[in-house]
Amino acid sequence: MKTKRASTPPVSPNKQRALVDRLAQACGGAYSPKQRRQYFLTGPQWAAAYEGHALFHAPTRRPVGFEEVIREYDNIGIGHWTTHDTDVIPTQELGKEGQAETVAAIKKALKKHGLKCSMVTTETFHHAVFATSPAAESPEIRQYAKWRLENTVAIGHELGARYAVYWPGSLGYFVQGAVEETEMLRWYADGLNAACEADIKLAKAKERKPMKHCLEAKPFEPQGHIILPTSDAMLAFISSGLLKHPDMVGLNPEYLHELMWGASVRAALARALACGKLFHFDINDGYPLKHDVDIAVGLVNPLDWLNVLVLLRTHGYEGPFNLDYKPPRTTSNYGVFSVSFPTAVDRFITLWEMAGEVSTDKVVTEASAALRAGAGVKSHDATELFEANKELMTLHELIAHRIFQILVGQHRGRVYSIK
Ligand code: GLT
Ligand code: MN
Ligand code: MN
Repeated sequence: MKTKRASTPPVSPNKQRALVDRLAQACGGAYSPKQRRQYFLTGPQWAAAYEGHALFHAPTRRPVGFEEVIREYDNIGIGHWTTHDTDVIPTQELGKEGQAETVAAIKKALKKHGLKCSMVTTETFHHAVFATSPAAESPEIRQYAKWRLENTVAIGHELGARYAVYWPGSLGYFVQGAVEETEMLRWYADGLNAACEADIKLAKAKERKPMKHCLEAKPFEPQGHIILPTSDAMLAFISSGLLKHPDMVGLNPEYLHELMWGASVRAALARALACGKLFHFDINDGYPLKHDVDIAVGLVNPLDWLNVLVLLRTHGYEGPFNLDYKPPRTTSNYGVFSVSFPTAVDRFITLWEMAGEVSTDKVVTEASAALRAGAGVKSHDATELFEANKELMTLHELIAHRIFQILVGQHRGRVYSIK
């Protein structure tokens, strides 16, 4: 049977914002800006300023500067701001007077709105100079890349940032032959070593703590092959002996970047935790074995996200949750701050709070404890051991069901189809 939809009259342009606001309001369940500020949520300049462009996409939004982003983050209740050097300073102005002026203006805006700059990162992937990566064969390009990293560290200290992130971008190749991988890795390490040394010096001079330097992997883009494609590859790189200060260097895994290669994101994070290297976390969503779609957190894999947050809560992760996603190009400039960011933040908080519920849930805790207690049978007979634990192991599935129930707010006795 076809259901008839009431026909809606056209919504004239001057009525559209009010409609979006009313429907957003009707969703209910929004947290207040004050509540949102209690979480270590960080908002990237580049996420809010993303204009909706891509290889096949013309921009759909106007450019947005840091003053506007910081002001809007304040209104929403996002207490921290993150940036690339060139998100706010044109490449040609780096290290010059323009940089000092911009940094001063950023400081002012942050102060005015009670935000903190938590992280800085260097754009070593977009400009043509990095066509052969920041660890290029050409020594002068590597020298320039080092200087860019050191300069970002200096900006970070100026703005009070505690973290520096490194996404190596074009560290890789489309065709084999010219690039010698071990050399490229060494050269890449040289850049990070320079950044750590600059950090140590500046921290001493400014009587601040050195920053946490966080490597971010992405498996497929923007090269045909990436030299450090996963967080695990980066863990190996950190302990390879190539870094002078491996203790200062850890990871900034991104949820989607691990999912992209087909990983269990939770297991990838667990490996980072086991190494004491989970410093920073980029939060978003998307699909396995696809490109970097950077969808907002929880819109694709809420159950997986809930499980990820259970792990992080259980391990007392206290680092930042960086909202590294791209508001879709169907969302307007107005929608970015009235819908996209607030709803992303609220889904995260809801999932984080649910993760707390999971860890204290009676069914989950009793079932987990029972699994760990075993059957109490001492034997070296495999069949006997299996038989003794057989019924207990059913709890694996029951725990998964219980977590689903928590996610959807139990079934609440729903009977939609069968009356
Ligand atoms: C780029 C990348 C992101 C990284 C940013 C940090 S740059 O947008 O796709 O995942 O976190 O450099
Ligand atoms: Mn990222
Ligand atoms: Mn991404």
